[in-house]
Amino acid sequence: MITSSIVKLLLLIPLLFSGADALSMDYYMMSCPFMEQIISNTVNQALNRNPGLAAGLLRLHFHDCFVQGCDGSVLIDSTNDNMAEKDSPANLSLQGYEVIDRMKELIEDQCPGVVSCADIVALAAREAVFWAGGPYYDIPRGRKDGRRSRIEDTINLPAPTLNSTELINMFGKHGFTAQELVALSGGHTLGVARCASFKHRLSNFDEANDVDPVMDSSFAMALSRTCGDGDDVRVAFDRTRNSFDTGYFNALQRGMGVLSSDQTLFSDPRTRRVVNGYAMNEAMFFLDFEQAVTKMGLMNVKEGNQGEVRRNCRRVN
Ligand code: HEM
Ligand SMILES: *[C@@H]1O[C@H](CO)[C@@H](O)[C@H](O)[C@H]1NC(C)=O
Ligand SMILES: CC(=O)N[C@H]1CO[C@H](CO)[C@@H](O)[C@@H]1O
Repeated sequence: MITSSIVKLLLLIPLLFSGADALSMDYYMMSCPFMEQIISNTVNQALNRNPGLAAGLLRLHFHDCFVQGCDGSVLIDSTNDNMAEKDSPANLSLQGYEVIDRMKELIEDQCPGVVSCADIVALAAREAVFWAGGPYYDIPRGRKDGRRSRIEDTINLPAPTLNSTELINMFGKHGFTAQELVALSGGHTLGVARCASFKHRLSNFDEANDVDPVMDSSFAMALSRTCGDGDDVRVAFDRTRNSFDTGYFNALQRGMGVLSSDQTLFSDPRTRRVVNGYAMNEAMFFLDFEQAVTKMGLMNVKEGNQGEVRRNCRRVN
């Protein structure tokens, strides 16, 4: 009798200690029931005014999760004695910070010190994808905010010059399959890239070629003309930059991928069949994206006292 109670008690201990802080769908149900409504209203308002911010909000989530885990570290401002992630060249052109600040303020008014910035970023990305016509998916909440944001950690972000092997390896180290790499890259169905990110494909490409031979030649000519105006000129990843659709995969099939890291997914037979599948079947892309982005949202999540709930997303408490 006694031993069996002790055994039961021992079995319960890990549950007791992890239970309270673990991520869950209804994490804020009692403590901040309107947070989800505030996030969806604020995102919708912001995107109705500026549709291009949908891309910004999704990219913020990606950059947050790939550096130090999904812990809001991408939001922290630099200080006199710390250069933060957002000041890395890899971060250039990140946008959507003001929308996050706005949601945080509204949520703090209702339930101070309860909802983490990391959860706001993850849920804002979810709303942005849906606003743009993509899938709606439910994600666990309860991420805590990190206290570290250092420029040197952005080395963990993939460069647009990586080839398929390098991308598969890098995403593989984070636990993603090649198929998930393609699904996540589908995030580039939204938004734009600056010429600085792909101009290396347009001149003196290698010893044998002036432009990247896998790029459609009239597309290459059009891009060269566009980029004549400078590194900061922006080019859409596909024909429908504000719609979450299969346009990105169709572009890859036509040799009209903008980044080298995009087009390489079509060049490599290991990922080409996935690209072709998604180009043909939107429902399949949506389903795989949902699963992959949910998984991304759980990367190195901090729970309990591994983190905090920042009062201002731009600085640690
Ligand atoms: C596979 C490796 C990836 C590489 C090499 C990469 C690289 C880039 C680069 C270079 C840009 C353009 C930045 C600029 O020139 O200003 C960009 C934009 C963007 N990326 Fe990625 N990215 C990758 C994966 C992802 C993932 C997984 C997501 C989200 C699921 C994502 C979402 C975005 C979005 C939405 C934009 C457009 C941002 C805007 O218009 O404001 N990317 N990415
Ligand atoms: C990708 O790059 C690596 C190292 O940078 C190189 O060794 C490899 O041959 C390249 N792979 C492909 C498929 O081009
Ligand atoms: C190097 C660099 O220009 N970094 C930028 C990163 O993003 C922030 C926020 O948009 C910019 O202020 C930085 O200048």
